[in-house]
Amino acid sequence: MLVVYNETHRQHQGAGEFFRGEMVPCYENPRRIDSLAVYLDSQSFAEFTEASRFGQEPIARVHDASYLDFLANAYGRWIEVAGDCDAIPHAWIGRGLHQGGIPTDIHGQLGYYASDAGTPITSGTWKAVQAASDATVTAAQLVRDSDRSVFALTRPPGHHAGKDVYGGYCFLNFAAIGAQSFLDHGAKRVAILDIDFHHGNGTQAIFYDRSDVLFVSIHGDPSDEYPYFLGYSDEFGMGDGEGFNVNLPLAPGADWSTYGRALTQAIDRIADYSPDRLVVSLGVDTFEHDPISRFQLKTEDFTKVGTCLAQLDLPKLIIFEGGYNVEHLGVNVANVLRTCG
Ligand code: Q9C
Ligand code: ZN
Repeated sequence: MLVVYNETHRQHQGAGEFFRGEMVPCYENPRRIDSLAVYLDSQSFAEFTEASRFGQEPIARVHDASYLDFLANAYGRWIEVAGDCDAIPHAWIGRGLHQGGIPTDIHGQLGYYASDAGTPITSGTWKAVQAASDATVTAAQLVRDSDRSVFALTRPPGHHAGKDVYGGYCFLNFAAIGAQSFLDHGAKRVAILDIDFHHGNGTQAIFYDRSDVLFVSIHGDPSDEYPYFLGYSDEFGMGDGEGFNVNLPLAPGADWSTYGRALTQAIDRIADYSPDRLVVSLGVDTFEHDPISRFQLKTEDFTKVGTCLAQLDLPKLIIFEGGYNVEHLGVNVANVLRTCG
């Protein structure tokens, strides 16, 4: 399998995230990719290649121009008022307490565009997410040209980012950028299968009213898991998109017997849609020893995940999302990639 790697991920390196009442070291850090890249490099099935540059155009197909402008300048504006440290908001929009305007102050804008306090903007965040977008679009192009599956080995992750909102460690939605890039190059129907432990709220929201992208997600029940406010089983899509959004929330503690059934359901729905292209948001925070998640998949279960994915007989654009047990990331991801076709 081709693996698109970019070194620039390293420029996004947050000091800490706000969790349980205090700042803790960021779970989402460069060691994740370092560990994963070393492991994949040792596997003969993985063939590394570099990203090409595509610039802002494919990003702007998914995200609002004013949001991109904010992201590009946020850190520079933050350090003028806060000094040289990561930017984190301290105030948010309360329900019913907002008429739609965007404040001019950087603190107000952070609160306007952010959905949580766990996603610091650092000096290199904008560079890193642009490079991750380039890796994604390169991978999509390679899928088209080679008719083989390609893995975008990128961070930070993307599936919690909406068209004008960041959070959940995510700033740009790479699954959405990849899917839109397929559509812009002739695909009529794209399916996105999201198997990160957390619901892909950003991806769902971006495509919620569209029938040209089917979004299917298996995740921890949002009634007691991040992202809390989206990911319920009665979210079916709206307007033209009605029937093209499928959420399969599972209770904490789900192991392969439960998870495998949901995956079969997800794959049947995707096969039924008969997509031209398939994007996989691959998070391995479903692992039993993930530090922030509560499913119970074992390392050997990831081989079963890959084997199930192989039933969808299409080359896959696979995007790396979550997974925070740095030591076991490599083997878990490799077990999916080796078997998924
Ligand atoms: N600090 C992804 O897996 N915070 N995002 C949970 C632990 C948010 C996870 C609390 C977790 C977001 C892409
Ligand atoms: Zn996750």
